[in-house]
Amino acid sequence: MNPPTTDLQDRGANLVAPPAPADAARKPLTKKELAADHPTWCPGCGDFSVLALYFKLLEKRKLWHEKITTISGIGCSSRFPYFVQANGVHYIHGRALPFASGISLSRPDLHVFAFSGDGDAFSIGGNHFNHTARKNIKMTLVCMDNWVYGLTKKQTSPTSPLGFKSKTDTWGAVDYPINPMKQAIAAGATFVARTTHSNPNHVMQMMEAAMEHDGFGFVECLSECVEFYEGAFDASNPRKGGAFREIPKDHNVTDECAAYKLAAEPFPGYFGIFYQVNRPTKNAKEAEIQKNAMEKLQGLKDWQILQKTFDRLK
Ligand SMILES: Cc1ncc(C[n+]2csc(CCOP(=O)(O)OP(=O)(O)O)c2C)c(N)n1
Ligand code: SF4
Ligand SMILES: [Mg+2]
Repeated sequence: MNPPTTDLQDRGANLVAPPAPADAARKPLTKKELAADHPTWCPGCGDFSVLALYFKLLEKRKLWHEKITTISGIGCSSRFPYFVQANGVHYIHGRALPFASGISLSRPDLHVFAFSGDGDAFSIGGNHFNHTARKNIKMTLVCMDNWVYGLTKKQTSPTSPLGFKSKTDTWGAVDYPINPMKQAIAAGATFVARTTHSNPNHVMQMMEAAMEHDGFGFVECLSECVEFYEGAFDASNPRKGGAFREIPKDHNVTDECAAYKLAAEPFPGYFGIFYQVNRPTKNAKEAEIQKNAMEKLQGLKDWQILQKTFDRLK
């Protein structure tokens, strides 16, 4: 049998896709070109504003169809990629992050966006959340937190407040809720921010800042479920008599303890960037390992590399 003709160097070169050609003549996509199917969310659902702002962000950052990557799990919020006319995957409940991690690590020319619900991110996907955060895999995760399982029609979620009456807690929730900001900081996320669907400019600011961050950027976006938890976030909405408090200007975003303290404020708490630090990404570390390995194998054909591996195993 003839040995394979492609050598590892060729394959190595393919691992790092070339950057998209800077085509100044290409116009940013419009909302019309980005919008796919008609969103099937209930009228008034907070998720609409997150989608509209995602379109705005893609338009502003001049991302074209072939560079847009929208990944989700399962849930009302996770229907997100269906409504974006570009590459995207509506994956398994709680598994958006491992899928997104694979894309992020193998396609450094893309910026991966993952969208999840509170159940998707912190219940069934809680483990993946912690590990993606600590590994600092480059991507942006926006959790559309409505404090309930929407798609499956009102069960208690990990962020539901104590006393919330649902189909799984008819007498009121008894389990202490997860605080997404604390959870993200403790897990080792390097960008942690909080916003709310009722403040579109702020949502846009937070999504863009997360996208610019070189690492795992996490944004919790309060997103009201008008069907199963109406009025949940009124206390954070000035139009409903509530208060939208931005994080104080003098907050040091690199101070983990200060961030944790801000996150401990009772609802409606603060909005903005709680925590942001630079730490090497898994993407950068793996790229370095690959580069070093390739250097050692220069000039060898695939079959010779395979032979070396077999020789080592003898
Ligand atoms: C493996 C698996 N377990 C359970 C379900 C059922 N299920 C679908 S969505 C969902 C929860 C959705 O809640 P959340 O993630 O908060 O999203 P929302 O609908 O509120 O946006 C559950 C339990 C499923 N689809 N797959
Ligand atoms: S059930 Fe709730 S979360 Fe789902 S689409 Fe309707 S309002 Fe939105
Ligand atoms: Mg939910």
